[in-house]
Amino acid sequence: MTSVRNLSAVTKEGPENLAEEPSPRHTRGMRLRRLPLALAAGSALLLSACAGDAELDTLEPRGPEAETIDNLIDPLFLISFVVFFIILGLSAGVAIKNRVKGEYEDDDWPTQTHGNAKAEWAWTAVPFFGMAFIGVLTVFAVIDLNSEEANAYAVEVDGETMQWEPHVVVVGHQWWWEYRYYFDGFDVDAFLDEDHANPAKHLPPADIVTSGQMIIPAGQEIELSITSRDVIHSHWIPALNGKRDAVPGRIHPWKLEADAPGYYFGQCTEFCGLSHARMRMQTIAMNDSDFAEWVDQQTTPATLSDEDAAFIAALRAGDNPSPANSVQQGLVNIRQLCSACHLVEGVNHFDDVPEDSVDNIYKEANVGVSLRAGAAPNLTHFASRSTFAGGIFNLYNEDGSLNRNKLEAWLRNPAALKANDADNLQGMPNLGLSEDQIDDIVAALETFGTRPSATVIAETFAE
Ligand code: HEC
Ligand SMILES: [Cu+2]
Repeated sequence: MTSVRNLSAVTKEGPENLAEEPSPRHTRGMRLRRLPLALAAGSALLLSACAGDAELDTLEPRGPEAETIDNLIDPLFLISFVVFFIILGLSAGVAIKNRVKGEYEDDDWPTQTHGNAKAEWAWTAVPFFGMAFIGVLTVFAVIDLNSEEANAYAVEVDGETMQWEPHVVVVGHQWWWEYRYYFDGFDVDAFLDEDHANPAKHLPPADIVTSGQMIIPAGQEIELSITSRDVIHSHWIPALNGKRDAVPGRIHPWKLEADAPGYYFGQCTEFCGLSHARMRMQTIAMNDSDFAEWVDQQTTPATLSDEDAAFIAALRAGDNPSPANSVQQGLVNIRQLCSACHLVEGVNHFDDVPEDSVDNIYKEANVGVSLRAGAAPNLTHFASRSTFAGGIFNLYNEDGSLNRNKLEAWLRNPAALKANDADNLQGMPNLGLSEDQIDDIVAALETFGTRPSATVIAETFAE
């Protein structure tokens, strides 16, 4: 109020004064006239952030859970817009109607409506019912999102058919996502009852372990058990469902389902340190036969030629065979240099090395000790993924050939491609590999798993 009175005081001063410097009211009028322009510029700036085919579009649901959220958001936005424009309209209307033209007189006050019971009831009741309506819709949506549907799905593992209740354990790490599949079920409650300071570090061996890419059968509700091995992350595939936090020491239930085969991008959405923005993931929904084929490939240990397989068998038996080719030299390098963090089933898996073996880098207790999370991506089927290092680099070029440059650069110095703090156990360290070592390691990595299809490579292209 004081400002209004001051304003009148100013305008009541002589005209010569007005001529010298513009009165506050004059400035105000100018500002008002510029308002539409400012609004237009502001909206243009905001809207320029919208893309027609944005990967992380929250308003393009592609599955029932995302649909549930969309069905909540739409009426909510509608109500908010209506309220917004009613308030904006009323405020503008009142301002314009009560505008004082010319000189301000003391009795220029608009009619006061204080004590109008009808009006006060109305502006209490309308928001109350509006909020109640939104509240009810929200409660139903939350109940819907947290209910689980029992859906047995047949998968074949080693020639044996198993009834899988589609479920994936999701583990956040600095800065990548791990997906673990247990086809004979994973009893979360029983697991949590066991006394583990950080349960995620004691997850039982899984049938399939992937990183960066979660493969699911389309049209099936997939239950997720989300946890973290280091700090808090948050898992989010916008087209399939909302966010759910990944908290160390806890296992949060969540679910998602894709209506149709497709590629759905996601991003860690809880700030988790240096490379948080480069902690991405993709969900690939496949039709039943593609999914069955994928399961078959992933449950078969790394595919090596007969000679290379014989060579690795000799290595694991403790013999000291001399490498006959680049792949074999690469296998030796990987066993020696990477086993402290990465597991490669059939190549360095600790199961086949006695605990008291001098070969102690393969001991379970020693894997990942130089990492805060205690684990790095499982490389057994590395070549079957189309992206690496938190879903940010393409493992294959658009023509389907290996993205050798990127992979070599990664091995040469990971931190140069993706910021990390390896000195503090976060991220992959620079191992000071020679170019020869890198060549051999890449030759071996290339044999780890079946290449993804050209479509997968094209659709998940990350850069
Ligand atoms: C001290 C632990 C450590 C060692 C030793 C290590 N790595 Fe890593 N590696 C990591 C971590 C952690 C990541 C995940 C980094 C990220 O995504 O930011 C990683 C990621 C990778 C990836 C990408 C995998 C994916 O699916 O995203 C490859 C490939 C890889 N490492 C290869 C190697 C090779 C080959 C060696 C041995 C020469 C090696 N690493 C040694 C910790 C290690
Ligand atoms: Cu994260």
